[in-house]
Amino acid sequence: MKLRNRAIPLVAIAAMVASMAGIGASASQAAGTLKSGQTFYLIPKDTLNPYETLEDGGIASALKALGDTAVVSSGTADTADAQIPSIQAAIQAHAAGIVIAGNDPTALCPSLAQAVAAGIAVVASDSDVTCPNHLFINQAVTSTIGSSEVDLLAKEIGSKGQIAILSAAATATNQNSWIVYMKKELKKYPNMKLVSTVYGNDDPATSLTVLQGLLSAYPNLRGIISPTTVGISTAAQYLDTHKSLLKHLTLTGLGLPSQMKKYVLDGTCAKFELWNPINLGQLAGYAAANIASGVITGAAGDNFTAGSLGAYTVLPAAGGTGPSVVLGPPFVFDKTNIAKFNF
Ligand code: RAM
Repeated sequence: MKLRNRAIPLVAIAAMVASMAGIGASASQAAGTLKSGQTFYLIPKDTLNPYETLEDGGIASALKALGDTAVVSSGTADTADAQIPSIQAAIQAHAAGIVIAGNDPTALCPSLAQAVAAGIAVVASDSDVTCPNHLFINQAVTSTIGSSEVDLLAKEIGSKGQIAILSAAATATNQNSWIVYMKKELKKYPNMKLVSTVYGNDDPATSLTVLQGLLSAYPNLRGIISPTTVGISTAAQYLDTHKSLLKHLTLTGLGLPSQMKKYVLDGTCAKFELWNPINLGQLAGYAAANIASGVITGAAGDNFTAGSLGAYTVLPAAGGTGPSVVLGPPFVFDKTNIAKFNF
């Protein structure tokens, strides 16, 4: 499944469910072109977030299939400062590549520039950085992620009322770029008013605190979009035990089906979106291996094969994002399909 910035045809959904549910990386990558025995540092937003762990598992499975080694290294808080020691560790270890989910668009650039100068291939995945000399592996088209979450909520609340965003870290590149497109899409719904955006830092305790603050500041809130698996699962857990709120409040956003299944089946959250984070990791792993092996440079138009995911082409820089590769469209989970997913 390659870049598709359009609605998913119904006939494709069954096949997509099957392919999204799959995990294993294929070892069928053209041998001889890619080096093996290389070491890659995987630097997630933090080491505690289950989503990041799934993505790192995907990266590691791809690298392992190629005979490479993956080292996961990051902090426990979603800050650039917590990630910089891991970039330094990769440089010290003479790693072949770094795959990083940026906690900040710019603050990591001096360290990443040192890594590039040391000959390390830099790939950002999940959350981009604005530094030059890297390839971004995007989970889906950025504008689609933002606009589709607003459209989902609009349908559920009759395009009317106060809404809020429960986001991740205030510096997170991915959430902030999705929010830009949420705001653009909201212009189509003049009776839906975004009253607040709060930041839970992808920490369940902080997410709960800011959610409670939001609910007491806006008692008439009709909808919450949480574009983070940590935020939406925290909110779902809270609403599940405060069911009277559901009389007027609708929750949607980006979630892991494994964490959200209970809440979808019991009616706390009807619909939310995501992609397969394991596949995203595999794609990032193959991209990093191809660049570190000198097979591609990561420039627009480069083609590579990501194991069983198939062939991908690097897209040209656009809208402030450098060269990127897109995994595929986001998928909407609801009670009809949620039981089929294992991530
Ligand atoms: C959280 C993280 C991650 C994001 C997902 C949807 O786990 O913020 O970066 O992609 O949610």
